[in-house]
Amino acid sequence: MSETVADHLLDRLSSAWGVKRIYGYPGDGINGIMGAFGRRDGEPEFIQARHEEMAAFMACAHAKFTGEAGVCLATSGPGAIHLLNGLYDAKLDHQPVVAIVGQQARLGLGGNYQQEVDLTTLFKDVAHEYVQMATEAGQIRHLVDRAMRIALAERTVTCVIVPNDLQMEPAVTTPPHAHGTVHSGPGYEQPRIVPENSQLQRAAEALNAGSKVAMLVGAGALHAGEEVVQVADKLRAGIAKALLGKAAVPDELPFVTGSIGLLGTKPSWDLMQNCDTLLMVGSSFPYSEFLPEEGQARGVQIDHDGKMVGIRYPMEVNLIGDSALTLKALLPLLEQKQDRSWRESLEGEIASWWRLLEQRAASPAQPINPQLVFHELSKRLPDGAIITSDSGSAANWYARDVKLRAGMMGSLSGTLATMGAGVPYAIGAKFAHPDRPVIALVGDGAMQMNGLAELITIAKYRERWPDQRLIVLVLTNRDLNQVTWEQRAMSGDPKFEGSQDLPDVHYARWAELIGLGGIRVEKPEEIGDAWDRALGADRPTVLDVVTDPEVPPLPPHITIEQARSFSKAILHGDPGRRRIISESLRQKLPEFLPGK
Ligand SMILES: Cc1ncc(C[n+]2csc(CCOP(=O)(O)OP(=O)(O)O)c2C)c(N)n1
Ligand SMILES: [Mg+2]
Repeated sequence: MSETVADHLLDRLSSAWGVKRIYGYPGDGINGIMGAFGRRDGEPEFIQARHEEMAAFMACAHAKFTGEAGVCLATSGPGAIHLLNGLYDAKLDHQPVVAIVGQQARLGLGGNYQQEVDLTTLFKDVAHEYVQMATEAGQIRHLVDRAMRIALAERTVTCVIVPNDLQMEPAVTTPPHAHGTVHSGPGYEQPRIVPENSQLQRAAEALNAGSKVAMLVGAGALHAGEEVVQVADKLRAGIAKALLGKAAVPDELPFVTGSIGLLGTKPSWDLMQNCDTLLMVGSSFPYSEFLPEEGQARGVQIDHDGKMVGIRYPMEVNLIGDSALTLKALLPLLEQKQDRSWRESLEGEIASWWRLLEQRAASPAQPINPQLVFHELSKRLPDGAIITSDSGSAANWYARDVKLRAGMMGSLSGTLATMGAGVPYAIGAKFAHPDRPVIALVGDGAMQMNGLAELITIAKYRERWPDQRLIVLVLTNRDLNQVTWEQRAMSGDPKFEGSQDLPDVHYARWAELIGLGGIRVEKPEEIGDAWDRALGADRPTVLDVVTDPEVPPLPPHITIEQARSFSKAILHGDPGRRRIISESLRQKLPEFLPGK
């Protein structure tokens, strides 16, 4: 059989762009492409997810954990629609992901045909930088080249739609040398962007003048950890981290205040409340109440994307450039600060914060305090671990309690904050780094939403991973806990059991049923040993821990308004009220008090 459009499509992705695997799910809208996979020997490999949304999450995780573009594939109509949430996750977290989707045959289009959906319009928002439908074989080369290049250059989602009849037509690998044709080439080289010297000078002047410098680093600083620390040392600054930048600098450093925001720490809150200078690097952290008040601090921001500066705080100097290169260029212009008092006060506060977290983890709960689970994990994290978290209370404990060390990676759905990314992200991480341990931190709600199904994907592919350590921690609190607490604290409503209670499922037994390891923990004294067993297991393992839903994952500082709503919920007869009151008193009240 001579080469088809589908063969050419896969060949272009693989040979010209180095795509090693494509996450997807089949359907008759892409049978031509599936046939081409079947004819190929080697890359790109087709990885079968349980659901197209999961395939998009896996492609996003590939991008997050490798820096390369992730690619996902879905059939026309329902398959294409299923991709959307995962694609939005990638778009909002600025990850390069290319979606390839099928479409009905060209002759039927516009005929209200079965499974015919206006895909260009459907993807017009999520892939607005580039969404194109091929109608001619000779377009495939440039559609692939442009979709890949634009995804990488703009750090966004792009989409190529290929009607199913076109997939099986003979390939046109070189369009005719004639008017109206396009002759593209592959490749994208990341430019080295550094601000002008005069701009760096102005930034240095502001930073040198400060005596209480706060740094806030995000996903854009993940590759700039060393430079961030060098600058922090020169400025004797404290470093707070936005959630997607958690792995940028190790949590063990004494001047790292940890996460910031609703899921953050009190030292990060105080750092921002008391600083006189703010240096923000590679972050678009959204919650302005966690940043200094306008006028309190002089601000310098570094971001590689000119669209993203100056939107969270009115900065005095906005530097457009790569974070590592820009910090490196700034270093010689910065004066070594001599006064250690700001740093020392931060370090004292950070040390006592870690002690407080330890106490909180040790405080009794029914049956297990979720903080204890994360505390015990933190002590045991293997070198090179990759951590993924779902949206839910796990994200709080991941943000606050997990101490990442140098060389580790971690991510979650940061901006879309969608449920259900934890397990597929872990699968994407494992394919990208099969020799590294991967740990997913997931709620029981997310497991029921999609995690249980994706365990099947783990079971299907696990034998090809040389390091079998892939652990899925499930927080079995039988509650959609994060939202239960939001209902209490933000709207002043008691827990609505009709929407919040979850049926009980034995996740460990489910895992065993499909050939994975399963450990269920119901007593706090067993959790350390259970982590050891999961980390030493000869196969991917589900660690199902029964945790207490009445331990509050509330913000590090709580506003008076939230406290009022909270007490209103309690007065209104929240079903968990007696235990909440005692847990809150024990764990949280010391923090509510100013100056503590
Ligand atoms: C797709 C999606 N649906 C709903 C939400 C709102 N939401 C955020 S966290 C959460 C609860 C998660 O419950 P679970 O996975 O059990 O974790 P827990 O908070 O109980 O630990 C919900 C419903 C969301 N973020 N994403
Ligand atoms: Mg839950």
